[in-house]
Amino acid sequence: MLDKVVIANRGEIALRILRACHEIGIKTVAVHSSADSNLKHVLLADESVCIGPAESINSYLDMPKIISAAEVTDAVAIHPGYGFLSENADFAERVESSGFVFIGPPSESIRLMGDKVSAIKLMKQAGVPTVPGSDGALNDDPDENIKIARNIGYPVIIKASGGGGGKGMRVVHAEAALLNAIALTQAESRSAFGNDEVYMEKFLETPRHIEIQVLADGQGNAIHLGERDCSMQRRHQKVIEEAPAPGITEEQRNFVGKRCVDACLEMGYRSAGTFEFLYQDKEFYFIEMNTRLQVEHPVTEMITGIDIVKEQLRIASGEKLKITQDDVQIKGHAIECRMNAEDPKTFMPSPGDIKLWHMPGGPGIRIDSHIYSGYRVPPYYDSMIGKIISFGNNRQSAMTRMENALKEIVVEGIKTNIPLHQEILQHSAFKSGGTNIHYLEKRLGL
Ligand code: MV4
Repeated sequence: MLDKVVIANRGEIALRILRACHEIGIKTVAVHSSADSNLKHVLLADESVCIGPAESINSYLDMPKIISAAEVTDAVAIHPGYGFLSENADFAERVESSGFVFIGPPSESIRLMGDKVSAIKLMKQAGVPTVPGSDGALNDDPDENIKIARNIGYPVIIKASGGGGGKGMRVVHAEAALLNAIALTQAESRSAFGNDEVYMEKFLETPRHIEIQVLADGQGNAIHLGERDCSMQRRHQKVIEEAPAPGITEEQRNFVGKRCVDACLEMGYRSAGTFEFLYQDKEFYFIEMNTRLQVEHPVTEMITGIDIVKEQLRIASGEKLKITQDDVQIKGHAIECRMNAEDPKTFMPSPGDIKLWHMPGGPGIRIDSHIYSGYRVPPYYDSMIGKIISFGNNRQSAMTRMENALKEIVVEGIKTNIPLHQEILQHSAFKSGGTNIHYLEKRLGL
């Protein structure tokens, strides 16, 4: 097993990784900015190293500083968490070439999946269903592009190959706007990602966002842990996630899950990963792959009983996956509400002193948060202050437990989005399940 791990992140996920390490006897090094000396995981880590000022660019995004911290503390591996450097192929490569284990996929997989055109190509080879679209990147032949769009049928969407997560996309509703949209997306893409490759897909108007969690050991073994529904979102920020996705049959799950496993084996994937799909009219369409641990991983942990972070650590230490696909049994239902330090109506960040922090508990309630009474939420980073995860034998039970848990919460000193969660949980459409990606923004009247 790994002896000592550098946790190259902050907040709740740094604490989550620390807990997994300590559970299996791995020593921890917290690397943090000067604004983060009082983070809970920094106080709990075996060692800590301040790697720079509050600004992420000179701390959490500074590769040499993180690798130096691993060197001076005699650590053997680096866990990047999510965000920051977690999907930076150059970082993964530099970690490995400096003699440390990157707790994540091979840099080649990060690079391959980071390029959406090559990701989709690999998915097609592995039999993963993709969105009807151009065969790879568009070239500069206007007549051909018009033909491709006619074949797909309007509306279409132009996406940057270097984009993802909602960056570098443009919907086209009619032929008159096509060539201009392609040129604009190419130009934006060139300046934002240094790569002007774009591709075209059928634009799906009312999809759900459903994703498949995988684990692979890079030694010929891969499994899927079923799906999560992440459709409740605003401006590409997920608000509530749940697993399993309402209305998905075991047959559909096994079918699409198996294809994701095949794709993992095809590319030699290692560690945890997520295949993102749009789901509409009972069909799955792959859009992109996330080559990192995700914020919403706990809902999958609750319904499978598998600790995804501990599995990442075991895989990184060179162990083979011990869990087989037959061992993965989905039981019950889990819902996650992301707690943000923000105004529940305007969504403006609300950092500051937390005067009182009281979290709910009881059967089927899990809190993943680094916050404590007296902690000051700094203004420099993401506003997420934790996650409340409810689990029950069925969706109704998970919803009831979440509603009751939300009522128990007391947070004083900052504004939070807890009232928004309470409101969403009362919506009849949420209660029925299966809302599409536009539901929340429409409901909020945007
Ligand atoms: C789409 C789409 C509809 N049709 N692709 C947005 C983020 C990026 N991951 C892909 N996205 C979308 N791609 C086709 N062909 C709609 C979206 C989309 C979306 C997807 C998932 C979650 C939230 C979203 C919000 C707006 C648009």
